[in-house]
Amino acid sequence: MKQLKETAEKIKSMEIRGAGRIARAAAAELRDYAGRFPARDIADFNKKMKYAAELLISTRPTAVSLPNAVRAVMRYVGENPEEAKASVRKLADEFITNSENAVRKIGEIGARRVRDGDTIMTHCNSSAAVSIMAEAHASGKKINVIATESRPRMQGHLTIKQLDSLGIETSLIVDSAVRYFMKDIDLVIMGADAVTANGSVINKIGTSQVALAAHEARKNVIIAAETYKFSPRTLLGELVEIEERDSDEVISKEKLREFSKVIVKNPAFDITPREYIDLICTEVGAIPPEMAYIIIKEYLGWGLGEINSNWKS
Ligand code: RUB
Repeated sequence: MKQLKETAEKIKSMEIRGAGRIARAAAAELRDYAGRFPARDIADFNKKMKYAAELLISTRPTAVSLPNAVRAVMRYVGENPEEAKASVRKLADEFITNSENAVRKIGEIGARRVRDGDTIMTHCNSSAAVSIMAEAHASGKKINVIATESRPRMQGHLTIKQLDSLGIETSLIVDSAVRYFMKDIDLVIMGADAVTANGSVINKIGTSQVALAAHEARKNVIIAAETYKFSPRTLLGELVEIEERDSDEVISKEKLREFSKVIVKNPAFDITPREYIDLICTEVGAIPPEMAYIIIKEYLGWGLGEINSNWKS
């Protein structure tokens, strides 16, 4: 239980962050947790697994990869705890391997859209987006990247570190300079925490501003997103919840106390309408955002008919 709670806390505090990493960490934790606790019988096992699943899902509300990963592992079967444990282990390992392969495959598919000499703008820190840039660079294309800081948590610093270690020339800019630099770039590549059934993309706050500026300047916007970031529940009309994080990420509590009429608003993500997205690059292909439903149906197995019968926390 201690380790389960520690993993949940690491995801909540963003020590483990990024939609793909969160998903893999949750799958690994369910596997390890199942292996650790003694279960009297299968009913006891199921009860404990359900508790763990719900705890992990509650840590961050926006990344759909998290409930999708948990759902993938919670499909385990077994007549007794031993069988169920083996099934959990298999499903979790499968999810993690597929997820790692998906990021690699997105790199290969997405890199075909990058031309030699391109300048690319990116926002926040997305493993899938970085995978495209890394593959383009590795295949011999000379690219240049403009990376935003991504306030308030400065994930842009992670991006420049990764790109620098790959030998990619990168400029770091403040978020408010996005439109200023838009004229200098050829395309935008960003990640996703969730993709809705109608092809909208939820990603780090500021993503929609970058996409809007790109649209105005007629620059292509590519979103790098594994299939498990697509949200089946948006088919039911559910909205993806936007995480509101603590005010102290923006201003210290002490400083804030100096004001009587000031509150801090700190949404961690925003929604980019599909009109501002040219392509969503998944591990099964590069699709226009209008095709999001096909991914949900074909690759997550959630058609309109069966959607209500699936496991939900
Ligand atoms: C991270 C973020 C990333 C997506 C995709 O937000 O918005 O663009 O999660 O990342 P946070 P990846 O830092 O708040 O988790 O491609 O690595 O899954």
